[in-house]
Amino acid sequence: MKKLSSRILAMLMAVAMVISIIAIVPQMPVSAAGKKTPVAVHGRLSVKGADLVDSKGKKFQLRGVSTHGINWDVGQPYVNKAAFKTLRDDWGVNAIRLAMYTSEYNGYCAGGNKANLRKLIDKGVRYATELGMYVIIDWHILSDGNPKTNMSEAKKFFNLMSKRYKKNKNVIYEICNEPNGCDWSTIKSYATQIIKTIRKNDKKAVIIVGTPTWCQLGSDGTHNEVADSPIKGQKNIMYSLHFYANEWAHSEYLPAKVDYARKKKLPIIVSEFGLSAANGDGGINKTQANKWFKKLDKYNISYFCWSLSNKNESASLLKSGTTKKSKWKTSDLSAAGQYIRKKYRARKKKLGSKA
Ligand code: IDC
Repeated sequence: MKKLSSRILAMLMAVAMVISIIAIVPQMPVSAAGKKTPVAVHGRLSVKGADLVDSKGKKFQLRGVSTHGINWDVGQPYVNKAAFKTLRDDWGVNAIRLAMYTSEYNGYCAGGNKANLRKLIDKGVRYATELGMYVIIDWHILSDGNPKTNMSEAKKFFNLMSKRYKKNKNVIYEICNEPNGCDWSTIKSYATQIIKTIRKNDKKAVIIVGTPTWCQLGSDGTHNEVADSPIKGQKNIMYSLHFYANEWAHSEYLPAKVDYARKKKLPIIVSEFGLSAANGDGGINKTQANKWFKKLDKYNISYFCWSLSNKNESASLLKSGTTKKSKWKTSDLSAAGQYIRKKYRARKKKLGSKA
């Protein structure tokens, strides 16, 4: 009898052990290939001097893809886990940017269904988290050029988001995509208030601040007011630079601004770039893109390509005839998509375990 009960006890203990292992395993951030995910390897990111660094203090670079607007029919379908997984495993992408327009196309502050849009962000963040990828929540201002236009909505939104995601190591906040038609002091005043809102809930997350003239680190041409007058007294802040490889003025003026910013130790991030002209269409320019990648890699600057979409425009990474929402073959990708996949894969391979 005694023997029997100790056998039962041993069996029960074995069952309990198996159950607890089963409970732990799905949370282990290991990709299908058995490799650890980007977030499992690099943990929480922070800003040290001009660099983004990982939890061990080592320089770290995000290679990301931006959605098209999640409020657009050409953007929303790609907020799915299989798509993110394809980008992670096949393209070597370690981060996703969720672009939510505030104004265009039923944007968040222009008649869009707020609850549904937030649900979409929640889904996107959940998929990225389950896949161990970093994720930017992007308040995508554009035609509403001055970020103060929707300031109170922005405060409410970032208060909600930062409460919800304060425990996530992988969430980054981009508080105004591309300010335009307003000066740096206006943007700075907006940013200071939104940073305060976020920091009440989350002391550590990296926050990206948009810069004047559609993110050119200053007003047109050679102006550098952001590097000359950054936001003081705040940690883990980065400033965005956006370029389009086939836009003459971008190739002409922006590289020198990057050099200047680095000299001034300004942490910059390319939270959006495209291979096309700034209107998202026309020819793509691989020669300029190659130059840009060299520079960005040299400086450890992170970058996110616009956009994961099959919209019929040359910035789209998918061919317009592609209906697949994930697991794309090379033939499903546009010229831009094929180029980016190749570049990202090569970069990941080169970095090896540091990727
Ligand atoms: C473009 C989209 C295009 C859409 C337009 C809306 O590619 O399909 O019709 O926005 O106004 C940016 C912006 C980004 C733009 C992109 C290309 O951040 O929203 O997307 N671009 O024009 N800045 C420079 C270029």
